[in-house]
Amino acid sequence: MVGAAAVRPSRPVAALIAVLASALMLLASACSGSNEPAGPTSTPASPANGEITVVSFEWGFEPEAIVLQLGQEVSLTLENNGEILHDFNVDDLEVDVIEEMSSGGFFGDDDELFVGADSDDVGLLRFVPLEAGEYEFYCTIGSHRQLGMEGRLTVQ
Ligand SMILES: [Cu+2]
Repeated sequence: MVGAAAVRPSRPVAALIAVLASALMLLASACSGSNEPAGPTSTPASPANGEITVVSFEWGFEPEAIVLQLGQEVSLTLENNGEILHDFNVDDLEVDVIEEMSSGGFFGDDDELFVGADSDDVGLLRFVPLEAGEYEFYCTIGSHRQLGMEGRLTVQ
């Protein structure tokens, strides 16, 4: 939308934009399942009984921040509510991958924190984080990360 502000839209166009904007906001609140605005200020999520679900969509993840405990096994389900393939990837975090079941026909290496999920499907990743620190998780496909598919992973 670069340059859109420089062009003064005619009244019907402005009205259409207003309708589209409110429709998008409705969609956004419907997707997050609450009226809480999504954003970096959202509360970090931690596994409950060792299990955590991360939802992917165009273009983002919910939750956007995850906190894990060092040395504790995590069962992460990537639930892809998007229209296209997405994945969940963390670079430079040492992990012990116990099990990885991606859908959509791709997969990570044994020591890689990676799981993929096809549209309307899930991927499962069981692993143990072996390093404390702050990391980023993101979708490796195309320009999805630039479009907003990234979040913060903390191991403490
Ligand atoms: Cu993606």
